[in-house]
Amino acid sequence: PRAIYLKDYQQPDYWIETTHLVFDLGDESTRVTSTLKFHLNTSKKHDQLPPLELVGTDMELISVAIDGQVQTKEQYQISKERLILQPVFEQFETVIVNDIKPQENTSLEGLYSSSSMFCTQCEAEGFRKITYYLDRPDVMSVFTTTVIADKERFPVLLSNGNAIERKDLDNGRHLVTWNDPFKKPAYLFALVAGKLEFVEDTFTTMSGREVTLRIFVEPHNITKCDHAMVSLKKSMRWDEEVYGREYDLDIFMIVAVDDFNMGAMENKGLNIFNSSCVLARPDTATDATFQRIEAIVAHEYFHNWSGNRVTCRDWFQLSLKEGFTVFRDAEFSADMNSRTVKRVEDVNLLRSHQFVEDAGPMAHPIRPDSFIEINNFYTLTVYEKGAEVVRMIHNIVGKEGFRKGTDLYFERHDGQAVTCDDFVKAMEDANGVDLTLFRNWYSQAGTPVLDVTDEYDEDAQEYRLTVKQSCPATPGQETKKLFHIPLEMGLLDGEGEPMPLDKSGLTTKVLDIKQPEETFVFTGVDERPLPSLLRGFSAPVHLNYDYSREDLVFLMSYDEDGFNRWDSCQRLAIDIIMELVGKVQKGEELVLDSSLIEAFGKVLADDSLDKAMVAELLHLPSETYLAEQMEVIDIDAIHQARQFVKQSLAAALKDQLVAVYNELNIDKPYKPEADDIAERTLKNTCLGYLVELDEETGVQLAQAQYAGAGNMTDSMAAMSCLASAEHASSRPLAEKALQEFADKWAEDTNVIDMWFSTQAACHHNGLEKVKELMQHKAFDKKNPNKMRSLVGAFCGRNLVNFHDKSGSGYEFLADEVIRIDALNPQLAARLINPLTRWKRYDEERRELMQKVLKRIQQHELSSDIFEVVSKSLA
Ligand code: B3K
Ligand code: ZN
Repeated sequence: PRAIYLKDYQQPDYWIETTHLVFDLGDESTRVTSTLKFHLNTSKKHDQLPPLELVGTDMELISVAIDGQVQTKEQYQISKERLILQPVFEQFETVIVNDIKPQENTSLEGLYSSSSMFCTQCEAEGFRKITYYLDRPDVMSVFTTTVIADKERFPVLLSNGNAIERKDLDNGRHLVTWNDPFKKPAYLFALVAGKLEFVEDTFTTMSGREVTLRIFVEPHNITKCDHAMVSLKKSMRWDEEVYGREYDLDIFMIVAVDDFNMGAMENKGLNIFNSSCVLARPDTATDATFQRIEAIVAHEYFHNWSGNRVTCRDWFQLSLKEGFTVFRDAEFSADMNSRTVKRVEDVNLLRSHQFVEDAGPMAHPIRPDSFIEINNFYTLTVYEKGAEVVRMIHNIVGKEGFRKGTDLYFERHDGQAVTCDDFVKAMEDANGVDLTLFRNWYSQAGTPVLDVTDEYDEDAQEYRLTVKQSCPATPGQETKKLFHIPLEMGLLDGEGEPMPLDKSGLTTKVLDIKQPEETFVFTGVDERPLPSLLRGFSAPVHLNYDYSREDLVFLMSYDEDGFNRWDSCQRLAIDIIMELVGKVQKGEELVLDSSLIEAFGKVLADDSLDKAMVAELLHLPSETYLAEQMEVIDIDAIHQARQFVKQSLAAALKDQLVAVYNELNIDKPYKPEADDIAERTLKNTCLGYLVELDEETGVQLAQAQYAGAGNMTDSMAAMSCLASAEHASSRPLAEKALQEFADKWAEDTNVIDMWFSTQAACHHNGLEKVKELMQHKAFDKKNPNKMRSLVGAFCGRNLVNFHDKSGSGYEFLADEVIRIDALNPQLAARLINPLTRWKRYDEERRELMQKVLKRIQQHELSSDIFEVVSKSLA
């Protein structure tokens, strides 16, 4: 495998005007006939007509013709990945016939089968597994697709655009032809065939056009589509209101499939979803799932403009569509639910996972300069950090300026394949701002650090804030250029009141950090203030300021910025837990600082707070995030210290926790709405503390909740509380609940996945349990959702057991990665992730992890795993 570089980008030699595909779906193989109209790219200089190099893999070529002339073997060259033809005119038509075997395709890329249906996944480079093509996003073409299959087994035949013909054929077969009038790159192509049912609704667009909306599922799932449909309609309205973007086809379809590598895919007019991201009913899906569905349906829908109408020139520009679309879906979710809570969730994800990625061997800029396997770059960096970069632009130019910028971007580039720089340029041009320095966010990897110090001069009534920026080296980038960092801040007086920051009386403002070191002077400041820094997490950076615990408790109570109230609470908890980690390591006695107990007690008692926010405040930083605070990660000490804090808090606040629990434990019909979700989340957070006690109170509450739960959120929470409970009385009850649950939901694959992951992530369960569950009849060793819910959950969330010092977790993961890599490289490359962090652990574990990485390297590997392993060991 070889790396390809952004700097080598060149336009293709030919363009494809129209693509006509005929799929004849058979029992063993599928015949694809493609008719393509090409013309020479005249913006490039050519001495003579260049060869036409089409890409294609895993297929059998049957015939190829140019302008009606069948080509003999002497007239073309064929290799494992290419078909090279020599055109004789500037414009010509090819007809290529090839056979593929979707039933044997385990990579879930290209055309494959899932349960009894056929479906496709073409992004990024899956189309080349369907037919020979110019499989690159800057080649955009108008597609017409004919699908032929047995009518009894495949009554539903779908592709992009509008259906233009339906016909019955001989032998019980039928045909449907679809035409998509919008030109698109091949990665947005989709095809689905199966025995599916659908729910239907309509949406009237802002210009008054009626669009048909359909969600297709296997018949047993037909009662689980309502929430996705509601979410879709909300998204369509929101994109009109907030971005002025109207839907453009007559029909919009979503299909749910069980075997899928990612969450969902934005194919033009025919989104294909992992069933776990679309199906929900109150008795089968948790609040978290309902919210995930709303966000993902929106995300894929929003791609119709940010991704499809305006697409990426090349895959280095992936963040152009993903960063922007994640920003769009985050704002949508913030508008539909609680804005601060959404921000907290996103920042949590960013800090506990993206920051780790940005500090590890796979660190890359949001616009990478090179890659070996593009599938490895669908990362938290490209998506979530990419969204943070778009958010910073939003904050720099303001809400209205941002809308002016997106209007210009969509108008200027509709129907084009463009670059991240085109996006930034549109923002600059629409607003008359200079984002030159800001562009470094696109080209540099690593999380910048802001070191902030301050001094107060009482005589001069002056407060000075000094900000230093730096950024650690990342692979291939030893030294870094400066960043333009928007730092939102405010000042609090001794009473907790916001202080005016200038003559205008403003109490919050954005400091534009553009120098290695800068001092900001505030005048007329009549007492020493306490700074509130990086409000709303205004930039994806580490911010250091020497807060005392009293300062943090103060900010938690008084900061006018909701995000920073939460963040102060996190900082306080981290400070306290990390001190205890030190004590665990030295074998000293553990005592919990009373400031955390008081702070949490106050939060629990504060009726003015949004309940979802209370739950977030009570949530201790994850083991993963705590691990990031240590030079050499000591996962056992972290686990012990964090458990100690949870248990001590539960003991000290028991009465309050029980009271809040009881107050919220009311029987009412399930609604997936923000207020109700907030109540359930807080209730279950309290329960989570109470089962930490070494006594029966929590266990009994959990047991009663499990028995009486009227929805999956409460049932799942109770079951997982029973499973992780401390007191011995919980064991038989947990066993019983888990057994009952499995019996009840044996047939529901998405529900069973949650049952698997709850057990795999539970700290009472070691590797043996995971191995035992892998033998369960509901487990499928090829299905990505199943693998993620057992292997992924164990290695990514059950850290003490995965990092068992015997190395058994590492050996197990290596075996699974090797096995899966031969079937589905994309999945293998996701699962291997925990091993890439080996440098952060103690000597013994480093060696064990390195050893298994080297063992993996001995095998014949996909480019996906090859890239991850070789970069990790470098
Ligand atoms: N664009 C798809 C991701 C496809 C991943 C291919 N390896 C989902 C999304 O971001 O909307
Ligand atoms: Zn996306």
